[in-house]
Amino acid sequence: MKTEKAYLLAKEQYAKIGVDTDAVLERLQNVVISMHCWQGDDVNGFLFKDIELSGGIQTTGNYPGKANTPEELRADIEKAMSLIPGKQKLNLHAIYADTDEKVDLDCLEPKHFEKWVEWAKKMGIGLDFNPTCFSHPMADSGYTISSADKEVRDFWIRHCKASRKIAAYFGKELGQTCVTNHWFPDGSKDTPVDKEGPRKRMMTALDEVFSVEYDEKYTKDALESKVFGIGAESYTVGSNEFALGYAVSRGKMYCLDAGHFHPTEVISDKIPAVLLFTDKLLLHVSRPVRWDSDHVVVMDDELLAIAQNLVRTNLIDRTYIGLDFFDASINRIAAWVIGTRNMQKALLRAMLEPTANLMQKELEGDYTSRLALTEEYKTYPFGAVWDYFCEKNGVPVGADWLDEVKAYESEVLSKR
Ligand code: RNT
Ligand code: ZN
Repeated sequence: MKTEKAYLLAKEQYAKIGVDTDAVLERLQNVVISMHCWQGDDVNGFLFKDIELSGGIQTTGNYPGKANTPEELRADIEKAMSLIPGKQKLNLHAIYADTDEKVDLDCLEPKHFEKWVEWAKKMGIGLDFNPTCFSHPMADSGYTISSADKEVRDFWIRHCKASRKIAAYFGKELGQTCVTNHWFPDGSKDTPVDKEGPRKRMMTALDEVFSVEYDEKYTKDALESKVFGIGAESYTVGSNEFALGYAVSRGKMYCLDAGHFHPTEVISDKIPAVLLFTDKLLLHVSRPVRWDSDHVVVMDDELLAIAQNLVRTNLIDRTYIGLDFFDASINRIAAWVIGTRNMQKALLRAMLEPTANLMQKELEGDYTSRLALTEEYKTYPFGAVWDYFCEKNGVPVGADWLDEVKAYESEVLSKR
C-alpha cells in the first residue's frame, strides 16, 4: 500500500507516547456517522412540488446539479459514500418519501418509504428519521405542535406519530436503531406576551406523540433545541431549557445542534454535562457562521473539541453523531464528503491522544505539562494515519476524491 511507509513512521512516533495506532484505527472503523440526506437537494424533499423552505432555516446559493428525484438523490449519496471511509447511516426527513401517491404529512406510512429501505438494505446501512414540521401550509403561522389552534396542533401530532411508526419500521427492517429527531421551528418574530402557553402546549403534545411506545431496539427519540430562527428572532418555544428539561424528565434524548446557541456558545462542553442526566445523546454537527448558517463542517477548534469530549471519556458510546448542514453554493456531493471526512478526521485526532497520561498530569496539578503536551501533540502526524485509514477502506487518499466528484459532475450532474 502506498500510504504504508508514512503510516509506519507515524505509528512509531505515536507508540513513543503510548498510543497504539492500529487499535485507534479499529476504534474509528466502528464509529457510525449519520449523513443527512437534505444536503443533496437544499432541503426540498419529494413530497410536495415548489414549496418554499420555511421554519426559519435557509439554504443560500444555486449551484447546478441538485438531486430532483429520489433516484438522483440515492445516486448522489452512493457517490459520496464511496468516497468516505468507515461506516455511515443515512438520515431521512419525512418530506423525502418516495411515492407517487398524493399523501399529506399526517397520513404517511411505512409503505411510502419502502424504496428507501430496499436501498438501505442493498447498501448495508441503517436509516435515521425526522418528522418535517416546516415547509407546509399548516406551519404558516410560525407555530406547529405548540399552536393555539387545536386543528393545527393535532395535524402535527399525527405527523410525529406517523414518523415514529416509520422509524420503528426502519429499525426493524434494517436491524439498527433508527434515531427519530423532533425539531419544531415554533416561535415568533416579536416578543409574545405569553411565553409559557406555547411551551405547555408543546409539552402536552409531545407527551401525546410519545404515548405510543416502541422497542428502543427499533427507534429512539430525540428533541432538538434552538435559540432563534429567521423570522422568529424573539422567541423559540423549544429552547435549550425546554428541550433539555423535557428530555431529562421523559427519558428521551436531547439533540445538540452546533448552530443552535449564541455565537460564542459551543456544544462541545455541553456533551459531558448533558450525558450525566440522559442515557444517550444526539448531535447535529454543523458550522454556524455568525448565525445558524449550516455551513459545511470544517476542521476547526470546535469540531476537535466535540471529538475530544466524545472520545476522552468514552461518551462516544452513548452518542449518535449526525451531521446537519446545507450549502447550495458548492457541489453538494463535495459538501457531504468534506463534512463527513472532517468529522471522522477530528475523531481520529482525538483518538490519537494519550489521554490517560494527560489526565494523570491534570490530577497531579501539573498544568504546565498538560499545556505543553497538548500543544506538542497538535503537530503529530495524524495525516499519515488518516491516509492509511482511507487506503485500507478502499476510498481515495488525500484530495483524490475531488477528481471523482468533478468527473461525476460533468458526466451526471451537469446533465440534470
Ligand atoms: C433546524 C434544525 C433541523 C434542520 C433539519 C433539516 O435549525 O437544525 O435539524 O436543520 O431538520
Ligand atoms: Zn439540526
